[in-house]
Amino acid sequence: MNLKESLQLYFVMGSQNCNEHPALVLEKALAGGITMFQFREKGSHGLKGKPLVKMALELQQLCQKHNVPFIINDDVELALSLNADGVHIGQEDESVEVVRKKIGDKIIGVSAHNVKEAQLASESGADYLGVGPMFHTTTKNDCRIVQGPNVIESIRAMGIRLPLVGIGGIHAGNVNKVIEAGSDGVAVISAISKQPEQSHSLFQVVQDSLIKSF
Ligand code: FQP
Ligand code: MG
Repeated sequence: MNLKESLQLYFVMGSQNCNEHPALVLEKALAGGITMFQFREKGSHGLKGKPLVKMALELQQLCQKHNVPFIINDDVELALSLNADGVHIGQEDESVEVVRKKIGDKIIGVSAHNVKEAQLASESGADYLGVGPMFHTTTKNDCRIVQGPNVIESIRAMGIRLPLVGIGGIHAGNVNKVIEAGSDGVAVISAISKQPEQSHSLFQVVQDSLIKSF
C-alpha cells in the first residue's frame, strides 16, 4: 500500500479514548480493516515515562503483525526511539523542517485547518495532511472551529494534491461528505475506540464511498 491508500481508514487512539484495554481495542480495529494507526496519548491522566513506552511498543507490535503503519502523535523522540513509521505534528508542534532533519524519510503528517496551513505544510515537505475539524467533536477539548468538508474542497481547488484525511466528528453517517470533498480517507478516534466491534462496517462504508467518488 502507498501512503494515500494507507490513509483510507486512519485510527487515532490513546488510553484516554478507550473503555477497555487499548491493545484489545487496537486488535479489534486491525481485524476490522484499519489501514493506518496513530498512537495519541494525551491529557493529564495520560501515560508517561516507562508505561508510555511499554504501551507504545505493545501497540506497535500489533500494527507490525498486520502490516499497518504505526505513527506517533507529537513526540518525535519517542517515534525515533521506537523506530515508528512516522510522526504527526500540529501547528503548535515543531516545524516540519526541524522534524524532517530528525527523522529522515519517515512519514510526517501535519494538521491543517485551512488552505493556507495546507499550502505551507505541503511546501515544507509534509507527507500527508490531517484536515479538520470536519464536524463537531467532544474528543478534543482544544478544538478549533468546525471547517466542514468544504475546506478539503478548497485545498484541492488550490491544486494541492498531497494525500490527506479529514478528521473530527466523523462517523459512518458522514464519511461520504468527507470523501466526496476530495479526501483520500478518514481519520477517526471515537467512531472506533468506543465501538471497536463496528470497525469493519465503518471500513465498508469508507470503501463504498471511495469507489463512488473515484
Ligand atoms: N489530524 C490527525 C490525523 N491527527 C492529529 N493528531 C491531528 C490532526 C491533530 O497537533 P494537533 O494534531 O493539532 O493536535 P493533537 O496533538 O492534540 O492531536 F492525521 F489523524 F488526521
Ligand atoms: Mg499535536
